[in-house]
Amino acid sequence: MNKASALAALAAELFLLQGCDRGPIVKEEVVAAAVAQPNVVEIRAVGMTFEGSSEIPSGWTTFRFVNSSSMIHFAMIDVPPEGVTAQIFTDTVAQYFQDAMDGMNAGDEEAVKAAFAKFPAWIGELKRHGGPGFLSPGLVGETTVYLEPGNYAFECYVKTNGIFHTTSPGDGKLGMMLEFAVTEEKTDAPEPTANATLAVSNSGMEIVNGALEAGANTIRVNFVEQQALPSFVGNDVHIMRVENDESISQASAWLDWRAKDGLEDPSPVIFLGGINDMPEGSHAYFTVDLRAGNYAFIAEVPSPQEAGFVLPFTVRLRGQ
Ligand SMILES: [Cu+2]
Repeated sequence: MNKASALAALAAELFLLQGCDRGPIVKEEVVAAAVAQPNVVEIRAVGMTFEGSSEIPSGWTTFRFVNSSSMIHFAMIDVPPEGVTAQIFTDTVAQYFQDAMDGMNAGDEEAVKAAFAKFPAWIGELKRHGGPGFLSPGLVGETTVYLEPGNYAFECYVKTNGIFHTTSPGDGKLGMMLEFAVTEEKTDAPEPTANATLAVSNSGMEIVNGALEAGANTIRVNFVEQQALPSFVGNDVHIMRVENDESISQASAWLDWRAKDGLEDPSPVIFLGGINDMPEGSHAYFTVDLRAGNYAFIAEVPSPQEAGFVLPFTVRLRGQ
């Protein structure tokens, strides 16, 4: 129920209560039940840009990621070091990733080394805090994370024609990045409840509680371990459709950004969202609607199958 309809229901209920003898105590109970709603914040992918709020309250936050574009995107949440703006990130990190990519595509090892050598010292302090995973065009994904006050930015580094979406389209312009501030004001949105829990460690992922079912699923992901791999990626979780015997190997190859066709739009399989890297010891949630069929959890790490980061599963209609 959204806020407006929750308030309408509350008003209707209070109106009815006036005629009964249970008095104001019940009113307070109704108010408490109506207030504890998720704080849903919409973020849209339009073409190769993000649209969304620049300021949101702290606490449990459900990002509803609407992919209105014709491309696959994701919305990783970066936590940059103090003073590092999206423009600084674009000019001193995204640009050098693009230079490195161009060097890899040209087979020019020296250019790749030179690009990586230009990264600023603060890159080691850059943290990630989840955000919606890979989401195919036209789909909607929801991810819920706990946010402390501070400065954050969404980024998407899918590629189009070999150009990362984070790469600036021109001097002083941002690519697919959106800064937002999380304020001291705190929502009282509750922590979600999950019907399945996935544990992620450096050796892979496993379902430790519950099961995936047909219809709406809320999946809790426990980041038992996190790692910084040499390719600048870490542990995350995405859901893909498994249409045939090739799907998993095609997706595994596509998920390596260093490959020429890696992360290049369009993706070879349908992705239904997930959750990007979170700090070790933390947890987050994502929701996904599943119909009967074959799927896999998969991570954006090099050779995910060999590394234990592919977990296929089948969803059956209830009662089957
Ligand atoms: Cu993108």
